[in-house]
Amino acid sequence: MAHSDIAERPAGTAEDWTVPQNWDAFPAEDHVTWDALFERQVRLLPSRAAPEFLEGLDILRLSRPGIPDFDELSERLMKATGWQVVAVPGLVPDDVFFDHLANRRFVSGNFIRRPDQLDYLQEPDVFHDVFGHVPLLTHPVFADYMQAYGEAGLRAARHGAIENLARLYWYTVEFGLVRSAGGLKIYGAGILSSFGESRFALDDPSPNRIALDLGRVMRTLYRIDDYQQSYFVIDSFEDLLDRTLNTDFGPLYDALRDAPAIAIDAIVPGDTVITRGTQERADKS
Ligand code: HBI
Ligand code: FE
Repeated sequence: MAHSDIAERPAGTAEDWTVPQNWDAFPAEDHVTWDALFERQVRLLPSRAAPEFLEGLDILRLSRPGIPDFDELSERLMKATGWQVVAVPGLVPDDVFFDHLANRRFVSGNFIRRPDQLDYLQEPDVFHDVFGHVPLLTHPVFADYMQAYGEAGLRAARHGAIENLARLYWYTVEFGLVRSAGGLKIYGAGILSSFGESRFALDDPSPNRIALDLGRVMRTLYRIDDYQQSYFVIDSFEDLLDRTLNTDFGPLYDALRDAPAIAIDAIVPGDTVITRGTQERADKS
């Protein structure tokens, strides 16, 4: 999720930072937490999530309720698009994260939030990682985008441009919106796994909603501690993948090096504004 500077590999992790999921070790309360979060989102999202996400959701309805068994999940995902889900203790270093994605392995935190954290937590837990990210990995075009992102990450590291690429991930994979016949829909995992932001991102008058431009987004700051103040909108997953594959990121990073960062709430010349936010939050007094 967030840009990470973790250096030490914890004891008990493999060289690629994975751990056995050890499904049987989750206490019953953890499965109850999953079920509560799952039901709440499944009720909220049919009118809000991208149809490709809703189609992928069924892959999470496994043979047992509660936190999905990653072997069973990976078997289904493998059949759909060749992806797997592997467990990690928490955030992993950027190069490790990119290497997993480039090899079509999605890493998931092997823990779930406490019952008093249902609405908010900063580190990615299994609910965010699996409910938020995995359904779209069943979509062949999105699955390819995620792999391309991992490959781009390994190259960005050599250009000293991980921060630029991390912003692209943030405003697409984590907080992206997509245009559809029925209006804007959510595809970003950070929104889809959040009860509050699933409503805020589409309904609230305060954030900007701006058509995605790769270079623009790569200059845009982001916040990890609150709802976003700008969301970026794609026309389709095909368009996102095409633009990513057809952009030569090396020269783009070179050009961005001297460009100032853009504030999280700013609208800048060249933006295609879909809704201009008031930047006044209804839930803040
Ligand atoms: N580690 N477990 C985990 N999950 C992430 O989403 C993640 C990570 N490490 C790095 C990272 N994300 C991001 O900083 C990259 O997109 C740059
Ligand atoms: Fe995430």
